[in-house]
Amino acid sequence: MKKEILVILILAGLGLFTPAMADDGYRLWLKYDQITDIAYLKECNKILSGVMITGDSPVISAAHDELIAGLAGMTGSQVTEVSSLKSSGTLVAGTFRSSPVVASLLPDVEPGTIGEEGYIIRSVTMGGKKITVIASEGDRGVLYGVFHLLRLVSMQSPLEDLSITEKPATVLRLLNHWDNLDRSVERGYAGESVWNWHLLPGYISPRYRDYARANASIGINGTVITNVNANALVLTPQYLVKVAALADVMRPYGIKVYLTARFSAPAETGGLATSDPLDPAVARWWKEKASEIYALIPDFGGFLVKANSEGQPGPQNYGRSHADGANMLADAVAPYGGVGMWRAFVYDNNIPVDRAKQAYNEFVPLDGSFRSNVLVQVKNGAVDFQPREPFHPLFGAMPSTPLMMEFQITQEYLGCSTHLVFLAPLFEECLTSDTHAAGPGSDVAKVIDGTLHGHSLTGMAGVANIGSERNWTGHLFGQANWYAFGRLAWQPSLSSATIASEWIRMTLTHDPEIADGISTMMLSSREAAVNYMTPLGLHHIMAEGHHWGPGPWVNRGRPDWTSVYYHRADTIGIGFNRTREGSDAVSQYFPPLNDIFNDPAECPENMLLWFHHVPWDHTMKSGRILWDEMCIRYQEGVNAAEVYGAYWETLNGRIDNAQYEHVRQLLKIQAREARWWKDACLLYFQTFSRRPFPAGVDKPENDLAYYRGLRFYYVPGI
Ligand code: GCV
Repeated sequence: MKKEILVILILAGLGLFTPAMADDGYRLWLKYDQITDIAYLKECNKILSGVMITGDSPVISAAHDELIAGLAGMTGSQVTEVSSLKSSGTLVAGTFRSSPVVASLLPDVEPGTIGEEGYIIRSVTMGGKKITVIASEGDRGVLYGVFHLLRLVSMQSPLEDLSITEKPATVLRLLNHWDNLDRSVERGYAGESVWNWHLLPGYISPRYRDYARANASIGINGTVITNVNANALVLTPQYLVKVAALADVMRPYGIKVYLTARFSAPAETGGLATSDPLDPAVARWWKEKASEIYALIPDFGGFLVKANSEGQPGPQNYGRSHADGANMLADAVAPYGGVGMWRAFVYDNNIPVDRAKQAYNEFVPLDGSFRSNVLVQVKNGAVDFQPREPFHPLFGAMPSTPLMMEFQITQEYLGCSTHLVFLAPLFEECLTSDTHAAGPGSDVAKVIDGTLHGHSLTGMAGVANIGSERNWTGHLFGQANWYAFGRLAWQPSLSSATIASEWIRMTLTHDPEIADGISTMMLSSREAAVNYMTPLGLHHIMAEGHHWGPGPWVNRGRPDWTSVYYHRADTIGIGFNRTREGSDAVSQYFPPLNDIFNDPAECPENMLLWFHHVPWDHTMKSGRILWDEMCIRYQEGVNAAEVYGAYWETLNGRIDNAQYEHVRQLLKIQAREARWWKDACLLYFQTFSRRPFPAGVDKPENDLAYYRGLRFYYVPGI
């Protein structure tokens, strides 16, 4: 009997071979559980029987340790490390520079083609020996290549004839943490902040390293560790040593640390009379601050700024422009190679015309006036991370400025971390939208990766959904959204289906039938949420403040924070008129989109009420009138959420028990909340439409007064 089969039988006899049946989610997609498919295990042992990884930098050490731990876990046996290519089945990893062996195995690769972060994984034969090589021009590329190989093994993908070349499409692939120094997390639903500021720098939680590993495994290379609603304290010496301690943990995983800069810091903590960006003393203060930071953190990434938005201070407080502010900060970090990321999430502090138009109005005139190390960071849509928004009209409209994508991974408007909503389809929808900025084929992804307008500084940011909860993200499927963001930041052309399949196989199961079922659920889940929350282009109709649950009746406070401002329901119809006769937001899009969005007959129905105020009896493509269509969509959302719960119950005993039970309970809550959304919204909108619910739509469980009267306290995330 072959040795590996014997080992498996012994392990099985000891009860060690069955998958762990109480997975608490901590290991994320990097589980490295032992391979249960005997044929695959054999293939693995044959192809990866010895490992030779060269180089001695901290990054290479991290790659080495990950490779050894990963392979040992998955093969169930110790990994043999070799120092020469004596036999077949060796895995060689290193840079062309540090490893003559690597260079000799890939003589066809031109220097400078792969880059510091890119890598090649190839099966080669040399002197009759079969070798697998992972090669890069930089240590980080080797690390990413190692993670790729481990992903292949985790997914039980063939290892025989590998020929993989990967290069990231964007330069900056960052998480944005909206984490406060008191450990609360704005729009965070997974416990406290992962950063334990109180214990830093003395105590380095093992979580920090695992956080870095997880991010590196999906190509994330930077983290903005503080909230954009910034606290100037983080720039004081007392906190900077804590930041430096975190940067030390991240560095071996190729991750740079960035901070949010509170624009008023010079006056608030620096003792200056002003924070005017054109005041030489202010510029000097930031330069000195940058020098202090770089002395502690030589690879500090730079600053992210939210200015003159939602009460945050900014250059406009001093009559200066966003460019004045951004350039002053960019100049401070430029000598060290740092960047300034300036958010375009701004809207008038006073009386808005149409909030969706304001970022464009403010930023387009500034195109061309930013320093070369500034990126303008733009949310995917013009309002605010809604379940569905058309892509932000700024994409394509600032050809002389690198625009960085900002997606929200945390589910502020998508059921917090209670709902299973796989966000890759939302990200993909935005990235594949054609802006037409330079004619057809000018996809948002091409703006982001710099190819449309020839920018080399590029980036994508995701607002993190990570917290202190044992499983990091609250909902197990929240991990898939973190995973999806990283994969798409690396390669925006990846499909949601590919990403889902990778994540499922690494996290949940290798059973193809179950994997298919879970994938179907994931891939349809975003549309289901759109249907039970905001179908047909409705948006921003959630409850006030905490944004959890429905609140289409919200009408207090500043108009553009209310629901009635956005849905504009009346007895005639519903929707925001953004046509040329309305707010004219359609004109911020390039032709032919401006005409398409302007015309109710051509406007995609899933965005109809975003752009149009539509009569209740308008005939939709289905032949139904708008009111009936809206009711049916809400019902379809509820039905889908219920089907997810029923499907999940069929997995009892077929996947890990703890994962099963955790998701089962959350899906029940989701189905209940989907119904709550439907009932509350339809009852409320019915007061305007004055029409009955069509056949097939369930009778609401309560009356409107009940839903309007609901009060919630201490909803997380504020
Ligand atoms: C960090 C929305 C959220 C805020 C968030 C803001 C932003 O308004 O509700 O919590 O603030 O977006 O992106 O700056």
